[in-house]
Amino acid sequence: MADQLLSTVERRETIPESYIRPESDRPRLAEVTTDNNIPLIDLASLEKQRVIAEIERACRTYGFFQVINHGISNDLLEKVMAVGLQFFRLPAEEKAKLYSDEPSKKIRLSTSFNVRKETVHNWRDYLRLHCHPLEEFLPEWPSNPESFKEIISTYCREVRLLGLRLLGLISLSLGLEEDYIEKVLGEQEQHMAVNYYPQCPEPDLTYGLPKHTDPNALTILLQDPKVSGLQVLKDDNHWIAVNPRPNALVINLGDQLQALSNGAYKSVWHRAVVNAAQERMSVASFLCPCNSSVIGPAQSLVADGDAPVYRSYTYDEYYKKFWSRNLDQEHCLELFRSSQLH
Ligand SMILES: O=C(O)CCC(=O)C(=O)O
Repeated sequence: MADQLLSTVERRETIPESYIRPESDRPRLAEVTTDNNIPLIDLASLEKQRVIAEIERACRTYGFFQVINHGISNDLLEKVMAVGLQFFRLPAEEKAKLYSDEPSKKIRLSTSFNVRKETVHNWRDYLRLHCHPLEEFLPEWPSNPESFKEIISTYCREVRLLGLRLLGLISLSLGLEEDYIEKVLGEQEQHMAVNYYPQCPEPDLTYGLPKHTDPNALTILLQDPKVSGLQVLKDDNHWIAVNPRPNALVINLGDQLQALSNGAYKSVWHRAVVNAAQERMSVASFLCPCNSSVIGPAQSLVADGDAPVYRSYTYDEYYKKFWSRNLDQEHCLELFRSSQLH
């Protein structure tokens, strides 16, 4: 029900019981550190080989990186953030028109993650939009604020081009043909989550989004330039904060690139935390394989005589499995290991 939206209620002094995580599953914010070595890749560099080498290192060690000079203007990034915020500030009656907690709905305003299934809620509202092909979905998108469709559709087009370019560079960084990944993924869908995390009176007790990996191929995240909240799990089981950098976009690999690279590249655990002082926004764009595409490790990345780490499957099969589970369960890809019985 739309009255569950956090963005429509008055500020509170405490969070409701249903948002409180058990003691063993809290963000422990004091233990989070900032890593100043998070890879920052300048896509305008004229040295393509260097960019590819930097992408390779980032994908192997971090599973994510930030890009600058990515071709999307700062002016557009600012407009996307501004119109997103205007949307969440619309009157409750206006937002109620778009509210749904049905995960399969292609255009919906919702809250938390999957309110029908989850036992503890997350301190987040989000607008979920399917974005490709644009002509098919645009008529259903919000027409209030008035400039929403124009700004967000321009951003979607540009982000898609960036995503496809990155997939080409990632292919090359794995020693594959530049169009290898794009060919495997087929006519990719594109989804967007405009995330709104209201100011939270007890940020130590809850999450904006709990730890998860992305089930898709590639995610491009536009972060609030002033408020941090994204955190990534490093190999040593330590959370690091990915603080926003002006005009940068965060790129993280989804489960499908981990599978395709035979486990060489990582789809990292990440989460969003909230804070007591300020609201925060982020806009995640997901490039998703076409449902019928068959995904599995690239032949040339499986050493002679070895079995591939993952079996082949269709994205449809993967996506259904992903949504049938809780967000922060074991890595969904573990269920697709070659050795797993199914
Ligand atoms: O808000 C963030 O920084 C992370 C968002 C995210 O992980 C998601 O939308 O899947």
